[in-house]
Amino acid sequence: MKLVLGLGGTGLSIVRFLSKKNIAYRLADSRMQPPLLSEFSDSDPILGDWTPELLNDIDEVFISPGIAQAQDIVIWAREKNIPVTSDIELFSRHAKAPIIGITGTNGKSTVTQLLGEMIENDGKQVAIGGNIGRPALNCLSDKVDYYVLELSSYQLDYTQHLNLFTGVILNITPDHLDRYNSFEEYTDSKLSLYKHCQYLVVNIDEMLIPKKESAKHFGVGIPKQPTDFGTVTCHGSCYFLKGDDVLMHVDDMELIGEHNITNVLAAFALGDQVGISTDSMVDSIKAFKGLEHRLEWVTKKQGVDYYNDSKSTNSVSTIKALNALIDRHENVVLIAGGIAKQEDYSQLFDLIDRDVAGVVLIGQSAQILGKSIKKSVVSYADSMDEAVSSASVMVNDGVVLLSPACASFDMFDNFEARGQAFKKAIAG
Ligand code: UMA
Repeated sequence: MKLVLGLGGTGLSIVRFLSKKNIAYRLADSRMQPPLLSEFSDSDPILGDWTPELLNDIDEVFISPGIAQAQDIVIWAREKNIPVTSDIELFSRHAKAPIIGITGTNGKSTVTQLLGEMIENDGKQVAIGGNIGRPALNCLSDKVDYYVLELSSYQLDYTQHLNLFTGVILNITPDHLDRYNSFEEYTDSKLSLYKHCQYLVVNIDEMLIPKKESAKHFGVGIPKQPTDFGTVTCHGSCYFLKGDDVLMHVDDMELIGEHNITNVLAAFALGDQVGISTDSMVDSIKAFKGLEHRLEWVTKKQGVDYYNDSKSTNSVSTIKALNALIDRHENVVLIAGGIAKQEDYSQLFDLIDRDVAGVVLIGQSAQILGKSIKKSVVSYADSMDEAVSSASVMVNDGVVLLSPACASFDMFDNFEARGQAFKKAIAG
C-alpha cells in the first residue's frame, strides 16, 4: 500500500492518479482542517498529528513538497527504508513524451511559461506544469509532444529518478533558509537537477553552477560557441545572439529588466535544444507579456504606473524588479514586507537608500526592515489598502511597485492573494 501525505493540490493529483490505476493508498494530513478537505471526501483521510503506525504495510510514501525532510514522518520512513517520493518522480515513471525541467531561485515560472509558448507556437502539443501551479500528474496525456515542468528544490529533494530530456538551473541565491540547514544544502538541492538531464543547458554567468564542456551555454555577452546563446551591444542597442547570428533586438521584447534578458536567453537555449525553430522562438518572445504577479504592469492612474511583483518573496528578486524600474523612472515607491526570509537584506537596503523615493512596509517584518532603511522615506501600513493609498500620496508622477521580498502568509493565503489585494486597492 502507498501512503499519500498532504491534502493540497499535489496530494489530490496523486490520489486521482492512484485511484485511476487501482493502486491502494492511505491518505494523511497533519492539519485537522486542510483547505482542500472537501475534495478528498472519497478517500477517508487520516487527519491530525502523524504517528509511526501510519507507515504500517506501506511500501512507498508519496509526499507533497510543502512537507519538510526534517519532519518525523520522513525520518521514520527513511529509517525503515521506505522510499519517500515526489509527485514529479511518479509522473516521470509514466510520461511518454520528453520532459524539460526548469529550476532556479528566481525566473523559473517565466522561463517555463515562455518555453511552453515557444513549443506551442512551433505547432507541437505541450503541457506546462509543476511548481508553476498545475501538478505534474494532472498534465499526463498521450497527446503531448513535450512536457515543460517548473521544479522547486522541495520537489527535487524527494526525486531520486527523473528522466529529463534537458533542463536548466537558472540561478541560485539564498532562499528557503528556514527549510534547509545551510545555503550549501539548498544549492545542492538545486544542482541535483543536472543529474537527471540527458542534455544540460547552463547559465555561464552563474558562479555556483559548474560548467560542462558538452552543455549548451547561455549568458550576457558574446557566445563562445556557435550553438550557445548570448547578447551583443552595438551603437547603444542590445541584440540576442546564437553564436554570431543576430536573433532579435532586446527592445523588441515586452518583458523589462536585465533579469528577463537572462530568462529569455535560457528559453532560447532550451528551445534550441529541443529543436524549436528560431522564428517560432522569436515570435513567442515578442508576444510574451509575462506572468501575473511578476513585474506585471497593472495600470496608470493620475500619472502613476502601478506594478504588481507579488511573486518576489526574496531580496534578490525585489532588487531585480527595482533595478528594472529605476532604469526607466525617476520616482519609485516600493511596497514591501511580510514574513522575512533568513537572508541578508543589506543589498536591498543599500539600493533603497540610493535610488528609491519612499517605502511603505507591511506585515510581520515591517518594523525590523524599517530600522535598516536610513535615507529613504519610510511609512508603515496595516493593510494593502492603506499601503497603496500611502504609496500613491508619496509617489508624485512615477511608479508604485509591490515587490515584498518576503513571504505572504502573515496577511494573505498566498502571493496570488496578495497581488490581487494590491490590484483591488488600486481600483479603489
Ligand atoms: N501539510 C501537512 N503537514 C506539513 C506541511 C503540509 O500535512 O507539515 C499539508 C497541508 O496541510 C496541506 C498540504 O500538505 O493540506 C499542502 O501541500 P503543499 O504545501 O505541498 O502544497 P500543494 O498544494 O500540494 O502545492 C505544491 C507547491 N507548494 C509548495 O511547494 C509549498 C506549489 O508551489 C505547487 O504549485 C503545487 O504543489 C503544484 O506542483 C507553490 C510554492 O509556494 C507555488 N512553491 C514554493 C516556491 O515557489 O517558493 C517552493
